[in-house]
Amino acid sequence: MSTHQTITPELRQWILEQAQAGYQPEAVLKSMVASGWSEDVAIAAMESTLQGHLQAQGGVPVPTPAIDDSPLYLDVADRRVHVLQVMAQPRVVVFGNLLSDDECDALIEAARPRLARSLTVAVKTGGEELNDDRTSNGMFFQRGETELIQRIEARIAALVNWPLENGEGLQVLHYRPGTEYKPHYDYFDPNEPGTPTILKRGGQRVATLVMYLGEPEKGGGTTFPDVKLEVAPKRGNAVFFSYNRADPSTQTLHGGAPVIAGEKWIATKWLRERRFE
Ligand code: PD2
Ligand code: ZN
Repeated sequence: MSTHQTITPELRQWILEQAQAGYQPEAVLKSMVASGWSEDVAIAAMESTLQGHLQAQGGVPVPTPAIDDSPLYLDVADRRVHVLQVMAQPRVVVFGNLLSDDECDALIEAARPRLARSLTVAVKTGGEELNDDRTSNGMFFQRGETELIQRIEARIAALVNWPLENGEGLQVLHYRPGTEYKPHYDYFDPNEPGTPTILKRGGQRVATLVMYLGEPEKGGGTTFPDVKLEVAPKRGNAVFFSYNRADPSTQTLHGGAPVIAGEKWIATKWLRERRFE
């Protein structure tokens, strides 16, 4: 049999019909293989067809704060968090009072001795690399590393209604005057060769929570250039945004504007589709 089987529109249509008729992916795969498709091609056809279908329907489920009835406050876990600002598209929510001053200070002091020039995920390989677009210093905590981190992670999970296990470890970043984080997307670019390796652990990123631990005097806002929004980096506050597909049409391009005076400290929580172990 030829090893060059191509995925035709008819095949995609048939796969969709099977899914809509309620057949499980394993059963559909089995019948494709039985009718002569190579297993690799069958898996690729199913993944691309069903993924495309999901996106056409508006993407995967994402973390969602309970703000449909426009509450001023959300009582989550051990704290009353303030809802300060909401944008529907892109989905952006600004929270106040997420962290106390003592919690901000404790996170900074725990992170300080472990800071190193920030690395970003290397899209070519799935490893890590130095990146000129990000001139801050940073470090990662392990999930649940200390009692303080456990408490904050439980609060975040309740705030955005997303399993704690789907979160990456908290990252702390320190920006001095002149440093910035140029606009980027937090999801992993599906077209980069390193992405499949990255996605094996927990799937895509679907939301980000940037918490402000230390406020600069000038500059350092979190910007969303597509919608010309800038969130002020106020200590104890946080900006949440979600993206249900790895695509620029989510308008979740965002950056950390250059700090002009003073120092900025943040902690970022990235949330994945699935358990991140
Ligand atoms: O420091 C920020 O405001 C910022 C901006 C963009 C942080 C991140 N991205 C991030 O941690 O992903
Ligand atoms: Zn980011």
